[in-house]
Amino acid sequence: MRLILVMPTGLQVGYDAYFSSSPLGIETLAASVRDIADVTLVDLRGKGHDVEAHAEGLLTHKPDMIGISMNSASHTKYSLLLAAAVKRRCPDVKIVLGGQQATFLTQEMMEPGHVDAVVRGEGEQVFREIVMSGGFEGVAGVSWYSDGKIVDEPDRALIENLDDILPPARDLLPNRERYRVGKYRVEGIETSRGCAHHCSFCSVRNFHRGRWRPKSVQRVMQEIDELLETCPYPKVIYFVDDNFSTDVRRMEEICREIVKRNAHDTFFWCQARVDALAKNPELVEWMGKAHFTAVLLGLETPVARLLKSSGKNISVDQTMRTIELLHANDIGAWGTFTLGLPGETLEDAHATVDFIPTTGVDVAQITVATPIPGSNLYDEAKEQGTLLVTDWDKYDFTSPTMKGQLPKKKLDALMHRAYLKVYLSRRFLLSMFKQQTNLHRLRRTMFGVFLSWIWFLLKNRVRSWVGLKGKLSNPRQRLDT
Ligand code: B12
Ligand code: SF4
Repeated sequence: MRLILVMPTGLQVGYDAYFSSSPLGIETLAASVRDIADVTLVDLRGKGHDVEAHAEGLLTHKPDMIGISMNSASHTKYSLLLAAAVKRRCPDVKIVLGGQQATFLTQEMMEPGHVDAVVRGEGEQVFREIVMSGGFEGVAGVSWYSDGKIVDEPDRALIENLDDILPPARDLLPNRERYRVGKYRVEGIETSRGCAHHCSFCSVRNFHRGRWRPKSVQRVMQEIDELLETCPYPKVIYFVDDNFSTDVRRMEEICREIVKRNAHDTFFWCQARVDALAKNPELVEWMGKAHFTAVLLGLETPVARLLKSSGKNISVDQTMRTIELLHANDIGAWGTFTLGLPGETLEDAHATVDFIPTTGVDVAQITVATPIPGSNLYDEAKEQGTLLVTDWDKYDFTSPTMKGQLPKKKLDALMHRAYLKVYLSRRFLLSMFKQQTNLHRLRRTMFGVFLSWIWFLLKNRVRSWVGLKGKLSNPRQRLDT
């Protein structure tokens, strides 16, 4: 079977504007079927939005099946258009969707009739069965069309031992120059799946059915060693796990193993919770020794009422303590903050914006609470009739999508104020001239991103003054080139 796995494009939002990381989902799927199929990987991010040309391009490979990874709301519309463009040209090519967004919106994705099947949940075993049998009937975890009707096969059990998953087939996507932040190459590694917490705005818990499953430390190190060998460039290895700090002992073991490798020019990023790090200073010390340079922390808001009602359940003390620990170990704090949580008042929104520069974060990312499918926020908004927006191309994570959220103009003004305060602070400006510590390097890189963002806003403003229609492309395109 000739198979193409596609990482689609769409709206470029959020982190997408800061760095481009390899499409681990399709690389991992490819590994699970490459022995039984002729697999091609295509990453369309940053390659424009001409679906017709993209469909033509895919069809030159003469595929029997095309799998599209639909993990994100902002990739939804483009992916469906791509499926339709392929089907118009070649109705016999089977189109399969997978990923978070496809899993939680199976019906909606299939109804237009351009998609033959959706794989719900993690894909390795399900997809292998599909490729082996060449069809969908009886394959647990699939929804598919049979005689014009959608059939939902039963759910597939979760993979018990994640060490059974083969390492991602990175070699099938050889041109990796584009996966970078500043001068560093970025490679993702998944060391665990799921999260046991219950944040209302997150879909990860439901996707992995409330469970957290780790790979063994040996297995994680095998993937790291492979990258150290095959990628001789200055690089960032990004642990994509939603909550890398779920098992702090395991995390420390991984750090100790990394230290033994003595890998110069390799830096690590991960996503962790402040409640875990604040309690474990010795772990943060090991992270520093292992060259962790940025930790993504969901800090959301200082308003205790909202931290509780959103299920985040962290405290401002934990936030401040964690950032202090990270800095003491030359590790940057990448804080993500949320405006527009249900129940937020204007006063709360101001409190969040005023809080951001006081935390000392080295990267600030502010998003507007967005009801992504699979999250409790989405279910509640639908139930209570507060969902305002159903056009997935409007899910840019900086716009209001639910009743009760501030208008876009006000939200933008609040976000811009916070960004200016963080990136024009004395601390940031001094970092331009200071010595080469990891923190200063990270701040300099982020200052560069900040400048390209300002440039982007200015150009847009000038274009609208002179009456030019249409928005300019996102700064990400500039960073890529
Ligand atoms: C790494 C990551 C990123 C990276 C890179 C993403 C990338 N290269 O794919 C970066 C940092 C750039 C990023 C950015 C953002 N992300 Co992100 N990201 C993730 C994260 C943590 C891990 C993805 C990953 O690599 N997993 C490991 C691989 C192996 O798993 P996978 O991709 O899920 O693939 C498996 C299955 O989904 C399935 N599958 C996937 N595709 C396909 C296709 C087929 C054909 C089949 C059969 C199966 C299948 O099988 C695979 C193997 O089991 C996920 C959360 C998560 N746990 O998935 C969020 C997640 C995808 N991101 C999310 C969000 C919101 C964002 C941002 C908007 C954040 C922000 N505010 O800035 C931006 C914008 C992204 C955009 N434009 O799409 C949401 C999306 C929710 C939604 N429905 O929209 C998620 C689900 C997290 C969450 N719940 O909040 N992200
Ligand atoms: S936001 Fe983070 S801590 Fe909360 S449920 Fe999602 S992955 Fe877990």
